[in-house]
Amino acid sequence: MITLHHLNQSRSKRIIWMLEELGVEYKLVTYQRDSVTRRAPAALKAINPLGRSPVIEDGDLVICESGAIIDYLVSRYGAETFAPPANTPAHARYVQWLHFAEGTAAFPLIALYLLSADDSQKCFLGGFAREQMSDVLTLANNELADKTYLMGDQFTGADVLNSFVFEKISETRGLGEYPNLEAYMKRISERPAAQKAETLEREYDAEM
Ligand SMILES: N[C@@H](CCC(=O)N[C@@H](CS)C(=O)NCC(=O)O)C(=O)O
Repeated sequence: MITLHHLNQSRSKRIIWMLEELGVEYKLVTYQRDSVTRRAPAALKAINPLGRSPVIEDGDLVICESGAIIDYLVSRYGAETFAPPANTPAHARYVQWLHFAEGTAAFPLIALYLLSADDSQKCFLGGFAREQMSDVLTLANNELADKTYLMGDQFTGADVLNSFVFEKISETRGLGEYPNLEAYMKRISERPAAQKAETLEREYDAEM
């Protein structure tokens, strides 16, 4: 059985979502952020030396990094359903979206979050991060102008992985400027597996 080491209010909710989409058996080991430092408890270091979530165990295999986890889960348990066929141009585009989530989209989000925690919006990094965030959202919004999902008609692991950044922006300032993205987020968050992930996230979040 797969074990997911889940930290409240983190990237890990997407992994619950993916596991639910795949219909595989899993169990959660849950952790709570420190309410002041927002850091994960030291106990997470037993499974990931960096002390970060998400982490999965599948038998003897331990995998960190949400992109690698989604890639692994889809390849191992749902490649026909949640990814385009291997060795096709569509698959290459799918991999591009997988990397986009953490490689490009997450950086400005995290920078803006840290700046807001520091109360220091007026600085070079603030302007830089806001511009990059806007580029990311515009790109996704344009991409979704004539598509149901990032890969077209097929819902894939890339939709689950990219939801983290879009969801956080939706929660903090809304996606009204990006109507295609807003409609897309509504569409994918209504999926039963997404709803289940939301329910479990709340259930295991002591701050809720
Ligand atoms: N690139 C990693 C980032 C992992 C990460 O930074 N996770 C955060 C939660 S979103 C965390 O565990 N933070 C706790 C800490 O740093 O103490 C991934 O995609 O999994």
